[in-house]
Amino acid sequence: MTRLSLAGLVTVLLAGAASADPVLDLQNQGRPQIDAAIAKSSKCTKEKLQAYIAAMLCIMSKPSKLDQTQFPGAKSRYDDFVVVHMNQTMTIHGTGNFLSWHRYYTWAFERALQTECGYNGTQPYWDWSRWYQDPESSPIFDGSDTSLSGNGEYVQHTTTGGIPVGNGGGCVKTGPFKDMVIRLGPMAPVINPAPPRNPRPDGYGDNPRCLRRDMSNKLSSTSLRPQDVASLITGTNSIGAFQDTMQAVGGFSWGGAPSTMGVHGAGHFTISGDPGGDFYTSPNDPAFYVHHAMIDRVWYIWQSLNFESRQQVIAGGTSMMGFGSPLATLNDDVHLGPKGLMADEVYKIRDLVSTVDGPFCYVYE
Ligand SMILES: *[C@@H]1O[C@H](CO)[C@@H](O)[C@H](O)[C@H]1NC(C)=O
Ligand SMILES: *[C@@H]1O[C@H](CO)[C@@H](O)[C@H](O)[C@H]1NC(C)=O
Ligand SMILES: [Cu+2]
Repeated sequence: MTRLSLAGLVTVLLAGAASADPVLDLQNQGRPQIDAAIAKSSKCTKEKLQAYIAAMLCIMSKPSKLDQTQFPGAKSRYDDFVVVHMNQTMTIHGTGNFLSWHRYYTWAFERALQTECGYNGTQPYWDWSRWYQDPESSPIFDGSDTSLSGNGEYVQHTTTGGIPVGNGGGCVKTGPFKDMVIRLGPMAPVINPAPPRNPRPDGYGDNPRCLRRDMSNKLSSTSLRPQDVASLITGTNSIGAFQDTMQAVGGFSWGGAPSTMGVHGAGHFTISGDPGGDFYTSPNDPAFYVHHAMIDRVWYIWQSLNFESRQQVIAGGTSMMGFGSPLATLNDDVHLGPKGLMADEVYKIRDLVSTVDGPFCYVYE
């Protein structure tokens, strides 16, 4: 299985690999012409995104499998995933399992689209650097029916924590997710006027409101340029340096220079708003999964450049930012909530570090 670029590229396994296969060589030889034709037409991109969007809307229409007394704000299967992320927020960010947990989670979501909604495609990724100058005009966020909806309406607003003030701040009124109802959280909102408080302190109460975004190029133009992504991949040699640079662990400062935020935060806060800017509930914005697929792709590329030594390696702690927490190990369990909810097993981190081993079998194109 391959994962799709949002340029809508066709499937070519291991294109460009040195091979003793003359047919594959010929296929690769013709590939640039195919790519050029795709670049001129949005047909492939639109068709593939349409199927993905339909599957997202489908999973948002399926009833939750969670206990409604404990999680009354979880009304749909889509919400179930948000709950799983909220529940583990403090132990999956800035930690040794950050990359593997989010790989497993994004994969489980892709599987749910396939098994519960008949989706035949794969999880697309948002190639940040392709539209770093103006993400709002990218085909993914331009507000058309074949996008993941656009920016929120402009309303006068402020932000907290030094997150840049973007061009929106209000409800999203365009594209497929304009009528989406957000119910869980907020837990850590970054926008004022703030979303209404959740009726429960754990954020699992039902708190219906619109999807708000506050997009701009303020972070993407300084932190998601091609050279930023490339230097993350080529400039870090250990898994610790790679994951910390990506998340700006240690260097992260709320209110610090945008360039110190790392690609993970820069992608999230390029969307921002509510729930996109709330790091407990961010999966409630449909942009979450294309962002995290790109995070996963960057890790995959980094791993593939030194395949043997970059698979079974780990660094970091077991609790948020790692301060004083026990170190993570490859034998640590990784789970996605109660057994059966996501039809999942409990894996060890060591089972989840390769995209072509353990439960996974996918490559990026
Ligand atoms: C996570 O969910 C479990 C039930 O599955 C619950 O007991 C626990 O309190 C939740 N923790 C948080 C931080 O939400
Ligand atoms: C998936 O593919 C099958 C067989 O080609 C087709 O019948 C079905 O409609 C497709 N499902 C979706 C959601 O596109
Ligand atoms: Cu996360």
